[in-house]
Amino acid sequence: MGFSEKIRRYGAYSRNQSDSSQVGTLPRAHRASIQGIQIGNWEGNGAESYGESRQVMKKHIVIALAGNANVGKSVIFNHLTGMHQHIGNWPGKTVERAEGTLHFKGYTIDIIDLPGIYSLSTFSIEEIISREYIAIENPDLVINVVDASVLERNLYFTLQLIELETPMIVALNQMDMATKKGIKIDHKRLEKILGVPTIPTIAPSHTGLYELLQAAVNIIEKRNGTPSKIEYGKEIEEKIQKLSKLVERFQLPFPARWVAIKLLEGDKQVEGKIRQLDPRTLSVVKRLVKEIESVHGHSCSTVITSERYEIAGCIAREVQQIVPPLMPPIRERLHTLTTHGIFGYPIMAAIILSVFFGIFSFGDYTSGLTSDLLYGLEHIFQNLFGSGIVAKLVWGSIGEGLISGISIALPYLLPFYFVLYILEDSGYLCRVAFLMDNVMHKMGLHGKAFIPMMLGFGCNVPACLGCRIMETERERLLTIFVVTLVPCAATTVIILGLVGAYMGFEWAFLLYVVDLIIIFALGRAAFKALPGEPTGLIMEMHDYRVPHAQTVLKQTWFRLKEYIKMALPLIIAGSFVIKLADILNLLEPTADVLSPITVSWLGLPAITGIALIFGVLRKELTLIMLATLLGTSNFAEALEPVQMIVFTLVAMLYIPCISTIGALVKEVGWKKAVSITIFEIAFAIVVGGAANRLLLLADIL
Ligand SMILES: Nc1nc2c(ncn2[C@@H]2O[C@H](COP(=O)(O)OP(=O)(O)OP(=O)(O)O)[C@@H](O)[C@H]2O)c(=O)[nH]1
Ligand SMILES: [Mg+2]
Repeated sequence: MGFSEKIRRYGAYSRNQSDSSQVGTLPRAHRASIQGIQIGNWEGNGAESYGESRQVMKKHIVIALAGNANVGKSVIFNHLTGMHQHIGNWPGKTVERAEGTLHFKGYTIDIIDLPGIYSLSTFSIEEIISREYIAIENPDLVINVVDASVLERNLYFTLQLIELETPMIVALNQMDMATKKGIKIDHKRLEKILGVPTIPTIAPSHTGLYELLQAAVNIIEKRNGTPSKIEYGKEIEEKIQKLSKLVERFQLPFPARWVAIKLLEGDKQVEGKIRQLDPRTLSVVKRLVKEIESVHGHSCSTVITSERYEIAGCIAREVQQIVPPLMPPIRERLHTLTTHGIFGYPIMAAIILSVFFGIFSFGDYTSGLTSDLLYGLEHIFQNLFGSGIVAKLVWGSIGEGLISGISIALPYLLPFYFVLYILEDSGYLCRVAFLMDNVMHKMGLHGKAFIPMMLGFGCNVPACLGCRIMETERERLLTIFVVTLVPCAATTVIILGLVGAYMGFEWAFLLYVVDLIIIFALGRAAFKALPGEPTGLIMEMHDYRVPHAQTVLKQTWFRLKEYIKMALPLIIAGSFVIKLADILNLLEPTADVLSPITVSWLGLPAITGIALIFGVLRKELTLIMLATLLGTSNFAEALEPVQMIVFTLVAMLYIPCISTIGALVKEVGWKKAVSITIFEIAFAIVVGGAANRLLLLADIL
């Protein structure tokens, strides 16, 4: 939805309406989402009488939680709204939108957990979403969650919210962390300076959350939530005021002062809006910007940013008192060690390897166990339904589809997500991103992209979903593309089970190296093909901490649920098609159709074509089916060494498996998913054919 459309659509919903008629004037998007949600109950400690709450029961408030990443918004959100939130996507975006509802003191309060951001510019999708939500959809109130242990950096964002003149409250969260660091904050003083109610909180222990809701209700009832005006230095302030007067007449849905500041900062979206209304204003802006730049010798947006930081610093210095602990805390020493230019890398390698080893061993063991257990049911199924065509089809699609789905999901994904979120919540993952930043920049990405790539070694599905952490659409697409080429655990089964077992570990290792080179080369080529610059690594590196069990378990469950909802139906549908083809005896003719590629170009036996088709379901099925089709699990009897290498190379690169395709569709849409898939098939065939000829020519095997 475009900028102006949104204004028109939501324009009728004005701020500070809290009477009972408001439910009717909620934007449609809100009403629809509220209906489907289970409602948490937070009636306080029963301070109000039943009659009182009934009288005001219809009142409806919309509150947005906004703030930097990792400050505790979701912990607050989860606690307030319970486990029954509604998690969807922002319209047209791959950023999660979490909403929930609670009752408090007779109010129905709808809470939106906005994505973590550092400014209200338009550099990332998250920023655009949050800014449009706050400025255009006008929640009744914004709760700005602030990390009290890094107050200055967080206040930079608070100042921008204040500029938007949104009714707001500051939740001064992580007070326990601040105290541990020896930081004392005078929150009353902060409240006075900002002109905004400021409530100290410790989200995991629910401290201060009741007071937070009480303050929200107070604001709505007294409508006293308008923050102080934060003034810039004289030079800038004069220009802001001049411009504010000029833009006042346009009756924009934003405060004139905010529009003036954004114009001076060179905000493209606001500029576009003003250009439509009166292009002459922009020439005034240009002149004022030039004046500022000639005085300061820096770009106007840099000058405004640094003034804002200066103000944030002044406020922080005024309200906080620092009593440094005598010994640097253990987490600081851990931070220094794990981000060290030399020691950081072996530590990272050791951690990643042990994580992989742990997950792989666990997955391997439990995958075998679950699939043995579930395949045991086939016997019972046959006894009940016989082995006619329909029964075969039902078992082959639903039964086997479910079995392969479950024996991937539970053994690999579950520990994967669990460990991932432990690493993330403890703070280690962002340190890995920091260490890998240089390498990733060569592919036009930054260090964060390494995180989904790492996941890709286990399973490409969570890796694709993990690409959501990238800031821009372009980076998401690039990372997703690279991630689908990473050899997953199932590909590892082929590499080790065929090349490793029959030709030696060194050949298997070589294939890995070749794959990494290919990933790097294709990543770079895609980077060149997709216009745009990589964004810098702007990432919060919060302090190390003991992971919060509830957060980790909840996130693991949400991701797992997503996989079950998305991938299982696809796996079942895919199994159905292949089983049907098998029953209708279409597999062999298909192998014949494929033989110009498999036999003539790749130099493989024709039967491998069928095995490769099965690999679309799960990559290791390629090997399993090959054994079935060849009638032996001694591959040396049927394949030459060159054929083993070519077959494995093709299986590694040829297509993302069906679950990954499902994840791709979900993340980048049908068109791009199909393009990536077709490209990878073609690429694998080219590489496989070339490898066949080269290896035969070199005659080393
Ligand atoms: N010690 C302490 N930890 C906290 C507090 N609030 C949140 N945390 C921890 O901070 C981490 C991040 O919390 P989240 O609620 O996920 O942060 P968020 O603001 O939603 O982060 P994004 O979704 O990335 O924007 C979790 O491990 C929480 O357990 C607090 O008051 N004290
Ligand atoms: Mg969150």
